[in-house]
Amino acid sequence: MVSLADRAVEVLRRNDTGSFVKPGPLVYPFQWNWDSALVAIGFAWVDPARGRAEVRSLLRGRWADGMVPHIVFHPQDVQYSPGPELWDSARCPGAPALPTSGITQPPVVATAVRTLHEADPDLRFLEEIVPAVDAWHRWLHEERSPDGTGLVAILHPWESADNAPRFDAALARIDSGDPLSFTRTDRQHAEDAERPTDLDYRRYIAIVEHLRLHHYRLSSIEEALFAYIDLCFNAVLTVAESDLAWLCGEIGADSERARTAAARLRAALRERWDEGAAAYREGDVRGEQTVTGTVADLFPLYAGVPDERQARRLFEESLWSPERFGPSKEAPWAVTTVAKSSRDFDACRYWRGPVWINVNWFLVRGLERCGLAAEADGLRGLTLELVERSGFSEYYHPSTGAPLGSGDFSWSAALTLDLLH
Ligand code: 9WN
Repeated sequence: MVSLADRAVEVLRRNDTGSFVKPGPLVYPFQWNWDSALVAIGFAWVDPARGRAEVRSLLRGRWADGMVPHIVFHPQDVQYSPGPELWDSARCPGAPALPTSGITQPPVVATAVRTLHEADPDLRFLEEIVPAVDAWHRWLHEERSPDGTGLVAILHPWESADNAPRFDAALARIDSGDPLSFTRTDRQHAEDAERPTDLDYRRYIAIVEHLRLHHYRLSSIEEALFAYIDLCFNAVLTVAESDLAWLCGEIGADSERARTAAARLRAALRERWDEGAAAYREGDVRGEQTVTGTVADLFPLYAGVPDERQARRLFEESLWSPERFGPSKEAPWAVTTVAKSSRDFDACRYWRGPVWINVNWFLVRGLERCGLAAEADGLRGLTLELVERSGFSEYYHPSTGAPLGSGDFSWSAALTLDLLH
């Protein structure tokens, strides 16, 4: 019997193109940003040199102003739409030689580089990578800070958990434009009921087309069709700034900017606590802050934001509550990406209910950070049981544990290696 760890490594090897690891063999054939960082975290425990190569390969797509894009389209003969022609990055000042998208994704790279360095110290690698990561984080603060709190805005749902119902109201205000001018390749490899609708896609494309007119650099966030303070993105950035400060310390570089940014982000996230809901509030930059009923409400946990009392309440009343995100008799697989009590909960569709391995991994790290070690062990155990039973899928049905979306999904395999470690 091949061990779970060996099966996880096999998935990463199968998806490895030589220059980067595909997130999923058919649905996602190019290099995505946070996928690559999470893959590098898995490689830390089995092949750190390959993990370092993954980070280097992603950074080949960075723009002159520091942005690390959400997709890098390495030259390949594959079918994927919408592909590089939608983004047309070659026409934008400061774009790299490789075609890329013009937006970014949650910045996990600093955390991946720290994990790699802890597993297999390599100061030369840090000296090479730290300036690029620092430039990306600076870009986020300079380009995406709408309100002076230190929190940053995303300008497209593709910059986070794209199809999450928390974005529905902001998306509904956007003119859906013309019918799609391309055939969606995702639908050729995944069930319609598990993917975003065409109407969602039309709005995603409308936002890209608007951003493209401005070469993806707006003169102010006010101009954006979509601008949202996403707690998942901001919690990831908070941890990344702390990890970057740690990396700077390793190479004797100045860590002051990153440390200050992390402290500001933590303070701003702390303000978002909602005592009634035992969770955090977020929202459109122009709208109200609310508890959304999606798993983003829990993400400040990942950044160690809640105090002891809040962390316990968040765990008992939200994360592990059978009515909300936790295991129940009817749906024993947790954590759901939308609360079961929410009217938006959909057990099959993408970010609208199913269980994701990366979400569980972030929450395990958060529980550990907040001193809830036994609870972290419980969630780790349940997550490993799910992959043992259903394989390394993109997401899973919370009642049956059935695999959904792309099979052989790289970050599910990579994070299994980290959870096992
Ligand atoms: C669009 C690759 C990516 C993930 C995202 C996930 C999904 C793409 C899609 O797949 O997004 O960028 O086609 O829906 O939402 O988190 O990085 O795995």
